[in-house]
Amino acid sequence: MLVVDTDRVFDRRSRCSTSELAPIVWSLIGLALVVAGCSAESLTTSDEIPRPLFSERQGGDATHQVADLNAFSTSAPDLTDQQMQFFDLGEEFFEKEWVAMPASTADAVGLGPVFNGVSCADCHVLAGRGAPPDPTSNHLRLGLTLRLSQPDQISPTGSPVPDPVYGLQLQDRSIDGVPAEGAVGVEFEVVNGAYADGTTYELQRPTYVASDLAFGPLAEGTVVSPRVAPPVFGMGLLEAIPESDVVAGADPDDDDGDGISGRPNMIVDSMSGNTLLGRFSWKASVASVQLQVADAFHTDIGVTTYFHIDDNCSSEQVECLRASSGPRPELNDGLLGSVTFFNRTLGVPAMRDADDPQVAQGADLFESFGCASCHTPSHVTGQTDVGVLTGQTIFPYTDLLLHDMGPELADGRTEFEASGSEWRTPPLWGLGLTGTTVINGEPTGEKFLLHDGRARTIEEAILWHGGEAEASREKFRLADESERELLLLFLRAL
Ligand code: HEC
Ligand code: HEC
Ligand SMILES: [Ca+2]
Ligand SMILES: [Ca+2]
Ligand SMILES: [Ca+2]
Ligand SMILES: [Ca+2]
Repeated sequence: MLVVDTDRVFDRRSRCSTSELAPIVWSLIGLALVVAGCSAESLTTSDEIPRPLFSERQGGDATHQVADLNAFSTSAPDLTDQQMQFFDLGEEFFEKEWVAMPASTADAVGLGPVFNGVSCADCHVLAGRGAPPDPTSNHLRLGLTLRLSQPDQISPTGSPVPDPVYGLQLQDRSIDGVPAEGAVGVEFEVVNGAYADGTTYELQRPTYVASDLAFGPLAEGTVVSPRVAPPVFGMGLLEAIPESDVVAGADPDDDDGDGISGRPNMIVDSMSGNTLLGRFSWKASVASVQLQVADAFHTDIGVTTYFHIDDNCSSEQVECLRASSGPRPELNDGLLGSVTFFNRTLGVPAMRDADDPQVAQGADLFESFGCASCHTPSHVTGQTDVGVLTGQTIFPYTDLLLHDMGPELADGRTEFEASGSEWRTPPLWGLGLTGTTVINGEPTGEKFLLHDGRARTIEEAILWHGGEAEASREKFRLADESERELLLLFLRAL
């Protein structure tokens, strides 16, 4: 195993500065430690050339041809040997199951005291999407967490204000001798609807609650926001879209009058105090892959890193605090860097059937129905430290902006500039391969789309669109079946 100790070479205060690093060390480990604040520099200046709506090579040079269960867990091609070694190390720690202290294992010790999963792969199975709980099945479904926050309150930096006892997330599991905080409860309600041609459909509207609470009820009015684990491939490409290009796509006051008013989630980085573009998570409240990974270790698994040096226990959680001892951080910077690198360099699956004329017709409908106004087909990535991520024309189908999606999808939780009804446009690349979701090692063929996994099919996901996307949804609902099918054909080919 490659053991990396970055403590001496990594200047934490100026996280963008690489000048003092010995080049050889930098080339080995530093490549994974490019963090928040190092916004990519634009390589292109011209937006004038009309861009195609799709490309077989959705991830540019980072596209691979794997379309089976490993569609989301395959590396970008053409990584150097050193990069591949670092990717493999990251993959090992993405999949590794953490254990509680004391343990004889040398690495991956420090699970909990409270947690939601024992590994990243617990929720992001094969780097894919997680599954929400299903009361009708005996599957152990992980992959959905409940975020908690105080209503109508915002910290000075704009981050959500935690429940005083349960914090910012309900951890439903714990190590021996420590109570789990509670459990995730869900009820579904059927919502009936019909297409303009008379075809009826049934949607399911979930209501999530925090149940079996170990320390009494949540604080008055605490907002509970369910979040399904999204797929984690292509992260390095999304990170490499120049911030200026994302901001240029914003139209907060809807000056062009098309009903769509996307805006960036500008967030204050708690480490540097800098204001950065949020790109990751359902509300785009995280600025870099590294911070997202560090947050996941801390919040989901209970593993401390440089970014979160104390375990996730509130002052009321006495057993949790008592059980939280041992060396800090539990995961060193080098290994954190490797998991970050793994997430950044997971490749993007190629489109299937890109030369089918019907797919092209579906793509045109994607544009004429207004989907492309938010799900921006392509971007060009800027400069990065990894060749296959740099200067790539990519097709993620996102503007990385926040949109008000209406009351049905609203969770009431504010995160930095995102309101209680705003969500980041999620990428749609790989959408057609989402049926490769795996639960307990079994492919389910099911899809769990939207932030709380409520949509069981692509159609359902579209039919839940409201707010700024209402006009677009209506174009889909009012279209005749043959047009709907063409649109879906295109989306399934992504
Ligand atoms: C308990 C389930 C769970 C575990 C375990 C988990 N995640 Fe996640 N992950 C989520 C959820 C839920 C989100 C969305 C969070 C949000 O919107 O607030 C997410 C989001 C992400 C994202 C952002 C994806 C995007 O498109 O913005 C990345 C990257 C990620 N996780 C990586 C990891 C890594 C690395 C680990 C292990 C250290 C991990 N996750 C462990 C549930 C989990
Ligand atoms: C106003 C911007 C906007 C428009 C227009 C729009 N979408 Fe979306 N789309 C979003 C947002 C934001 C979400 C996430 C909402 C949530 O999770 O609650 C989303 C989610 C989705 C999802 C689920 C993705 C996932 O990972 O779970 C699909 C599929 C989708 N949209 C397809 C479409 C199609 C097809 C159209 C055109 C008929 C369309 N969208 C129009 C913003 C938009
Ligand atoms: Ca711990
Ligand atoms: Ca908690
Ligand atoms: Ca507009
Ligand atoms: Ca808006």
